[in-house]
Amino acid sequence: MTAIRNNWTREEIAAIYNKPVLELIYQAASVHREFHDPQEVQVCTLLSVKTGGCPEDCAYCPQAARYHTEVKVQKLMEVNEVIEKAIEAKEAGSTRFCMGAAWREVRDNRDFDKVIEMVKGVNSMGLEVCCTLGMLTPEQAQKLKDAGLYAYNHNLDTSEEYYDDIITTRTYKDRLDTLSHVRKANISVCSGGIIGMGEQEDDRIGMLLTLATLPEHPESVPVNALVPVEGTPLEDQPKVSVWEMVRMIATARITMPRTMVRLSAGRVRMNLEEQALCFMAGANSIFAGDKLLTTPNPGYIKDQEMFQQLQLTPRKAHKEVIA
Ligand code: SAM
Ligand code: DTB
Ligand code: SF4
Repeated sequence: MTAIRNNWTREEIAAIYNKPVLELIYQAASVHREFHDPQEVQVCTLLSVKTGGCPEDCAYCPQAARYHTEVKVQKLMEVNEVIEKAIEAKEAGSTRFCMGAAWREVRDNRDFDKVIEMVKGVNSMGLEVCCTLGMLTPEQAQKLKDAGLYAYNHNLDTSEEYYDDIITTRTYKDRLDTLSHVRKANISVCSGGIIGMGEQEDDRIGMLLTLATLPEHPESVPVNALVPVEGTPLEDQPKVSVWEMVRMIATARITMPRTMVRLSAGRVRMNLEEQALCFMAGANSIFAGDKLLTTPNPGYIKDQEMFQQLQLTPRKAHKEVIA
């Protein structure tokens, strides 16, 4: 039986990451089978409830106000519009609904009150509600929990060492502090990062090391391939190869066996065989729907075809399983 460990060393993680790739997949697939049903994939839907105009300088992000991208600024959506989108997502088979806002942090204002109403509404539909709203105080985390928030997404994005090359308007510590506030409020933690931003392999290993040595592993770890967007500083970054995605996913799977590992941004540039390799390497969650926050994603129909081909089934909402 594989033990859950929080005392991984950089050397151990590097040794896993650098294994001959087929051995790595085999080991990850074995751990995956100990902890999960390999036929099940969690289907999550994203909705950008407040888009663009963000004061931060995240080099990858099309929503940062300072870069000139095609993203149009949209103020916070109305609660009823969000509920309609959640109904569509549920009908299409999604069990988790994640609302994203292009904010640096949550402020205690009317917009936050509206988000609280959105959380209550989506929660009452039997969906797992997730939010990604930027930094949170412990009190804000508790308010979200009380409204029925199931999970909070807050990515580390990269290693502590490379962080300053990507974002200067907040620190790595700020990110870790928010994660700890989320954890303390008993909200499920979703935290991962992006590859393909010009980082070294050491940075990828460093990010996994931070995640895998948190006091408790995040319940989900999204692995995003950079979606290069025109107008952002990273617009010309070359595409990451499937083997890099596979190494990240497999290393996350082996070091954090119980975690849901999400094959996140970047699927539009992967074919079915490449995605199948990622599932083999331990990915067991995806974002569905034709849009992520602002960039394209394979639509529900395409994913339905993929599930049929690979004989995968969407995982039931955690809440339904408990009920
Ligand atoms: N503003 C909040 C924040 O930064 O935490 C929430 C929304 S933000 C868009 C959520 C995450 O999306 C980022 O942490 C980053 O990992 C991911 N992301 C943004 N732009 C991306 C891109 N072009 N390619 C891949 N992932 C991206
Ligand atoms: C995550 O790790 N990936 C999602 C979600 N968490 C919020 C966001 C991906 C965004 C890709 C760029 C866009 O569509 O704007
Ligand atoms: Fe703003 Fe989040 Fe984009 Fe950074 S990643 S610019 S904080 S929306």
